[in-house]
Amino acid sequence: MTATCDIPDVLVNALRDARHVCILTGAGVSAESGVPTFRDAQEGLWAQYEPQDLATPEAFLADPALIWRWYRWRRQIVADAKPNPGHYAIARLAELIPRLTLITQNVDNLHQRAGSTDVIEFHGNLFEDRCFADGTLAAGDDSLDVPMCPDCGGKLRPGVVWFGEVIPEAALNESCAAASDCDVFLSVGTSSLVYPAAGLADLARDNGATLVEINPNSTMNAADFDFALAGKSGVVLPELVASLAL
Ligand code: BV8
Repeated sequence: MTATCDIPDVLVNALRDARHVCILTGAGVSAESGVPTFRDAQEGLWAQYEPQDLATPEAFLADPALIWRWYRWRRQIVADAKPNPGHYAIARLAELIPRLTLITQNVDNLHQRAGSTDVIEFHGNLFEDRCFADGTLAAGDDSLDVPMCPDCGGKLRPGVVWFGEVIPEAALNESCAAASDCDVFLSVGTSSLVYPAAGLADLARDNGATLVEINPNSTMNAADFDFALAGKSGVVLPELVASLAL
């Protein structure tokens, strides 16, 4: 395992030779856009809460108005944010590699706003509203503390995957297929704590892929990666793209 911020030639060559590259991103990729990571301490009113305690169906049922206030606060932060050089580098990388699959744990739409297409949203999307009862996409009256489903009259919820909820079947299947098929697997800006997302790297390794972690702080799984590039994604990813384009 090589921990460095420079891009080793052997990694550049592996990317040049790759038929299929799979990238898994986490909240760290949006950090340089000013979006707090999932495990950053929250600010102000939300400082008293742990995100993983709020991002559950139980928390929603206990106090839907509180959970809607939290998500509306996050929607505003993300709406004011802009993609950063890391997001743009991933969009550019897709033009340099025969096949690139982008799987994101993020719900902030910033990859799409940077030009990435066919983004697999493993944990859903912050800006979608869904019927709590049956999960269908819906649009309610956003002036209400808790928007109501226009079809069944029940509560609407944000279109994200909460802890204890299954990953959308298509997203899970496509992600597992890509991780199992890729030649290089890049894990960028994630603490690798949340499953099944964190398990995708294992699938890639079991199928002979070269594993790369990009994170300023090495994670528990760093030893399992062939390369650990210690740096911010907004710095390392543009460097990686520049070395490929040479
Ligand atoms: C599931 C959407 C099957 C919501 C998110 C008990 C009961 C039920 C399930 C479980 C259980 N115990 C464990 C589980 C499984 C659970 C889980 O993994 N829990 C963890 C906490 C142990 N998983 C689930 O529940 C999943 N579903 O298992 O279904 C099932 C069903 C029923 C019963 C049993 C099993 C669903 C998980 C989805 C949760 N939803 N998000 C929302 O956003 O509100 S997850 C949330 O965490 C975000 O999506 C986030 O992306 C994700 C992962 O976190 P990270 O992205 O890694 O962010 P984090 O802050 O942790 O780390 C940031 C990293 O960036 C750091 O390493 C930092 O160093 C780095 N960084 C910082 N700056 C930079 C940087 N890197 C690069 N550049 C920088 N500039």
